[in-house]
Amino acid sequence: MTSISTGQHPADPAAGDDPLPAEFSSPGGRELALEMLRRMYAVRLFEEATIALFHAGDLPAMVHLSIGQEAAVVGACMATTNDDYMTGNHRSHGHPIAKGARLDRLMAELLGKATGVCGGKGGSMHLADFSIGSLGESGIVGSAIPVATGAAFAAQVRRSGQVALCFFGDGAANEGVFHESANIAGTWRLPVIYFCENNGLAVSAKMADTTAVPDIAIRAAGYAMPGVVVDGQDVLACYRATAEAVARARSGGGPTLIEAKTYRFHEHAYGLAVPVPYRDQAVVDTWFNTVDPIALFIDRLRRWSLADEATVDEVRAAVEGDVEQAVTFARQSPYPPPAAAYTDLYAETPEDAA
Ligand SMILES: Cc1ncc(C[n+]2csc(CCOP(=O)(O)OP(=O)(O)O)c2C)c(N)n1
Repeated sequence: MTSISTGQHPADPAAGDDPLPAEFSSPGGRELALEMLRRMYAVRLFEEATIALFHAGDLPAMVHLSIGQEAAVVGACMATTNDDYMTGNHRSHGHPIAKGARLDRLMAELLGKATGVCGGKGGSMHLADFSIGSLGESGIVGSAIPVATGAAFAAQVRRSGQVALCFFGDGAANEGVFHESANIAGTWRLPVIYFCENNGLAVSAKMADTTAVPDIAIRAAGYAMPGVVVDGQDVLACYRATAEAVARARSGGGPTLIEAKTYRFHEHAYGLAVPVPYRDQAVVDTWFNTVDPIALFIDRLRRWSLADEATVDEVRAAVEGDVEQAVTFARQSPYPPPAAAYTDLYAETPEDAA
C-alpha cells in the first residue's frame, strides 16, 4: 500500500522531476489528458452554475458540491467505460459528469423538470443515468455501497466483464454496510472498486475524532483485497490506481479499495448552514490556492507541453458554453404533470412485458 499522511498534500512535483507520463505520451494520450481537463472543468462549472441557480431561487434545495474533489471523480471514472456500473452518494453531480453524462438532462433533473435524467423525480441527490452506467446516487449515507456490490455480483454471474465503481466518503466507511459489502466482495472476489473520497470530514466531524485508523485503505486487509492510498488532487494518480484496479477486477482478481485523500472546498452542502464552526476559513483559502486539482493539472499540462494557455482557454470556453446551454435547457423545460407521480414506481416484471 502506498501511503501519504492523512490530511496532507504531497508537494507538487518540481519541474524536472515530472517527466511526461506513459499514459499521455502514447497515441491518443494528449486527447486523454485534455478530456480529463474538460471533465474536471465540467464538474466545476456545472456546480458553480448550481450556486448561481440557488441564489436566483431556481434550485429548490441545497446541493452537495464536488468542487475541490474533481480530480478524484474524473480520474476514477475515466478508467471505466460506459458499460461499467457506477454508484455514488449525496455529493452527487461530480460522479455522473465525470462518467460522461449529458449536462443538460442533469441540470434539468436538479430543477425537477420532466426532461431530467429521472424525469425530475430524483433531484440533486438521487440522480441515475443508465446511459452511462450510473445506477444511482443516494442521500442515505452508505446505501449505494451494497448496490454497487450487487451489480458486481450480477456482472460476475453473467460473465459480462463489467466492473462496478463505488464512490463513498470517509464517513460512510464507518458504517456497517461498508464492512458487510467489502466482506462479501472479498469472499466472492467480486469485480468492484470501492473508491473512498476521503475529504477528512463527515459534515462537521473530523475523521481523526471518529475513525480508529489514519487511512481507510488499511481496512482492505480485513477483506483480502488490495488497499491503495492516492493523492486525490492528482487526476492522473487517481486514473492510474483505478485503471489498475479495473484491470484486476476484469481478469477475475477481485475487488480493490482505493482511498483518495482530497478536500472539500465548499460547505458540506451549499445552502445548508452548519451552526458549529469546525474549520478555519484561512485553511480553506490556502487549499484553493495550493491544491486546486484543476490548477495543478494545468501546470503539469504546460510542463509536459500538452497544452498552452490558448488550449486551456479553449477547453474551458467549450465547457462554459455547454453549461450555459444546460441551464437554458433546464430553465425552459416543463415540470412533470401531477399524474407522473404515479409512473415509474415499479420495475416491469417479465409477466408485464409478455
Ligand atoms: C444513513 C445516514 N446517516 C446520516 C446522514 C446525514 N449525513 C448526510 S451526509 C453525512 C456525512 C457523510 O460524510 P462522508 O461519507 O465522509 O461524505 P462527505 O459528505 O464528506 O463527502 C451525514 C452524516 C444520512 N444522510 N444518512
